[in-house]
Amino acid sequence: MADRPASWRDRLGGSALARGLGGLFRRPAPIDPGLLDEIETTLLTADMGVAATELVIEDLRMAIDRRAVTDTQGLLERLRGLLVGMLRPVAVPLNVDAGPRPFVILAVGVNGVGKTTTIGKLARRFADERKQVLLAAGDTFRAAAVEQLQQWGERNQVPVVAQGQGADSASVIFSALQAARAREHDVLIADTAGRLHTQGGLMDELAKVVRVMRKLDPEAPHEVLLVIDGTTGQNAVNQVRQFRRAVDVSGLVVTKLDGTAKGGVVFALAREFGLPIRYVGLGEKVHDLRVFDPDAFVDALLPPALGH
Ligand SMILES: Nc1nc2c(ncn2[C@@H]2O[C@H](COP(=O)(O)OP(=O)(O)O)[C@@H](O)[C@H]2O)c(=O)[nH]1
Ligand SMILES: [Mg+2]
Repeated sequence: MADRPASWRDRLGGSALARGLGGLFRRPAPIDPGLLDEIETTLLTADMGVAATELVIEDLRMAIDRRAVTDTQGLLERLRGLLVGMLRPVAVPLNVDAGPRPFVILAVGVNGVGKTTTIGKLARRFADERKQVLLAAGDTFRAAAVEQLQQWGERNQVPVVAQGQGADSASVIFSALQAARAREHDVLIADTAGRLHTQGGLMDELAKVVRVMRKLDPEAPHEVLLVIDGTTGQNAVNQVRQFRRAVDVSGLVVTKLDGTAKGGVVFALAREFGLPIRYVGLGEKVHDLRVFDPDAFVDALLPPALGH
């Protein structure tokens, strides 16, 4: 059996946000006039973005002015409520059981963000739920990408449809969808390339993948998962904008939140787009993809209740 999965705090405790906030809230104390500025700097440094940060700081400032909050313990509780409140609306899990069969998931995102890894982890998750899963090696741009997906498939006994490097991505995914329908699979997850010669080329290819799929199933894909690297910073917001121009992004996965990720990008994305955050990646291993849980996430970023 695999080791017990690490806790959210084990994985997120090293993030810039957790370390920054941990340093500011050490003990119960009256609120120092400089504390709000320091919180603001911490949130901005952790890539929360100006809009989301202002929302938080303004609320805290008002609470202090009204004397609704008078000490660091109260401020920490209020901060927790604000942060969870920003994330709750986007914590909408992906429910493939509610959709048609095969439920088609198209994974998109720029190179290196963790698409193939996320697909591998998802395949395992669905297989553990006794679903019949098929993977499509639609990143035909690099031979290594096909092999990487095949390895995930082998390790988890999930079949993979692949053609050679340089094959047409849309045609690989089309064949996979045909196979998934014929064999009555529950879920098809298609990988895609993240880098072509030009950004326009990438977006045209994704639009073509969707067009071709719809010849078989006019409703497909049933989920377009955009994978975002949690260490990307504010550029994550640009990536979402760009991909939304080409495909109908219906959910996000934010990866690499373990280690030194800044973490704040999750709030920036929630505030900017309101798109569901389906999963987060807390490490490279198979069980490190977690259904996004705002309470667990925020609790892992904030110091535990201050002792008296
Ligand atoms: N630490 C960490 N690494 C991750 C996570 N997800 C993916 N990776 C790593 O990121 C690298 C790129 O992943 P890959 O799936 O190949 O990205 P792709 O190019 O988008 O398909 C690999 O080394 C993965 O192991 C995560 O949640 N945490
Ligand atoms: Mg890949």
